[in-house]
Amino acid sequence: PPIKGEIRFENVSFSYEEEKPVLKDVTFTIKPGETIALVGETGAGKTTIISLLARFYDPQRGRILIDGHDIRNVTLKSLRKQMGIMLQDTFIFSGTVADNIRYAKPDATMDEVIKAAKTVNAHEFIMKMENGYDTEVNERGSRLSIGQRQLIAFARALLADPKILILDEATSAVDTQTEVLIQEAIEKLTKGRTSIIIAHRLSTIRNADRIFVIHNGQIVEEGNHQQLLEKRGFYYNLYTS
Ligand code: DGT
Ligand code: MG
Repeated sequence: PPIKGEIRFENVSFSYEEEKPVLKDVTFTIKPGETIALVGETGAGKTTIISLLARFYDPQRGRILIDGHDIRNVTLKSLRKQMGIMLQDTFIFSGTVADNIRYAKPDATMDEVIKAAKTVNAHEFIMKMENGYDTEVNERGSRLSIGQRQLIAFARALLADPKILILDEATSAVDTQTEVLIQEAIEKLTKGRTSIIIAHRLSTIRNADRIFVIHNGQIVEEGNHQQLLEKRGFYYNLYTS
């Protein structure tokens, strides 16, 4: 059955192996269709939050619910089907551009592939490659710029049509023109989906419905860009220093 995409963390605590806690009693609810930006300094626990949501690990304490159901009671297969996960720089594998876009939906037609690529602004540069959608690329994406690799990953995610979207935004700088294409693509991609973005670009952060500021494994501030600036706290210090 289709899910609505509500995500809830309930008193979640987690540590890797026997080490010090990395997440400490984290509680939040994300409404279906909401876009959340996770921000915070390096090592704060941002990637850990999405790793638990994807069940790469399970928390030692607390629970994680999707539409009110504990994700430990859902098969990994159906969980992964509901989720489009784009981790930093793991975007491209060996094959054609079309294969890369079709990855999560192998039976997709060429029309569907092209439609997805057009929606996320990837079609134009793909058509400029020597064999268009049939151009061979590899894991290191040597023929593609970082920005182009991201757009291909976006097309792939769009085609898979998940209810929940997780994006660990690439930190690498792209040129201004690509930046605009990426921003537009993210807006289309997040529409109608519950989205969690580990956000590095200010434009993504400003467009989020809510921002969670993570510090030392806890959410220390929450609100939109304007609200958080007015608090003159962690967020203010992150973005004005
Ligand atoms: P980033 O990506 O540098 O901005 O940092 P975050 O906020 O994504 O931090 P995260 O969640 O990767 O790491 C939180 C803490 O957990 C940090 O002290 C490093 C540690 N940690 C992360 N991944 C692992 C792991 O696989 N094994 C162990 N033992 N520790 C890890
Ligand atoms: Mg991280």
